[in-house]
Amino acid sequence: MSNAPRRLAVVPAYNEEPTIIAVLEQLSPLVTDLTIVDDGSTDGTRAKVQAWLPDHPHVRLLSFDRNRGMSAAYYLAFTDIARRMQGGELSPNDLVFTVDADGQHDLEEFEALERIVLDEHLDALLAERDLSDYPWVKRAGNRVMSTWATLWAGQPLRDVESGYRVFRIGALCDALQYYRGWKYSETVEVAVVLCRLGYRVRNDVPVPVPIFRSRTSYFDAAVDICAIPLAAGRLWWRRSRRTRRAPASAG
Ligand SMILES: Nc1nc2c(ncn2[C@@H]2O[C@H](COP(=O)(O)OP(=O)(O)OP(=O)(O)O)[C@@H](O)[C@H]2O)c(=O)[nH]1
Ligand SMILES: [Mg+2]
Repeated sequence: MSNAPRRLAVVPAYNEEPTIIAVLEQLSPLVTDLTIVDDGSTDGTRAKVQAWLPDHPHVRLLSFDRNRGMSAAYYLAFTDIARRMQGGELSPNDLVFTVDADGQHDLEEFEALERIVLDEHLDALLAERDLSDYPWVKRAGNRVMSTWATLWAGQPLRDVESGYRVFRIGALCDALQYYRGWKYSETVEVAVVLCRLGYRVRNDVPVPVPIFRSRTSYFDAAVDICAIPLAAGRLWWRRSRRTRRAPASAG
């Protein structure tokens, strides 16, 4: 029997009717377990996925009736994965990929990303998107955010907002104790938390971005800027509280 880690994927989707099925068609043969989170879409996203599901038994659809933001969608899928790991169905060594539903993540890169994770025994690989076709404001914002995150993470992060990622399930579930995310902040929070927990993280593997589209706002960026030190502070606080309690309970 092979000891190769299983490949899971999570796809958050909000109003992605034009692209969702093409993404799922390409992604589903690459993984053994695929979770789509429909985040209260108001277009035909959910209906399209529901119509596509019957021929794909390894795919599940989770959904919110009202839009709750990308971080809530990830939190729902990741807590389900954590529950399955704790129940022994999944191994901490298994891999979970995150892929956007809008076609911005080039799935031709999928196996190369996995190879790097396995060869280098990484706990997380956050692909560095080639943003050269993006407007300069977006690129500059991404640079500022990544520099800010680097300061708090204690190691270089080059595209901390990237949603094209591979995690070891064990590391991801450990990090999940220290953040939850709001709006888009899940991506920046998990990156900083994993680095501060001492996991092996790379964020410098370049991937092309086949299409440009942007729905994030200045407000979303401001949320992420605040979320980074809050995540680092929360981690520090919880861990120091645990260390303070440990000698008392041991005695
Ligand atoms: N915009 C948006 N996307 C969501 C939401 N919930 C889930 N998503 C999904 O999260 C993924 C990332 O969202 P995008 O808006 O493409 O964000 P991004 O690619 O990180 O950032 P941009 O380059 O600014 O678009 C997509 O698959 C969305 O469908 C939500 O409330 N709003
Ligand atoms: Mg996108």
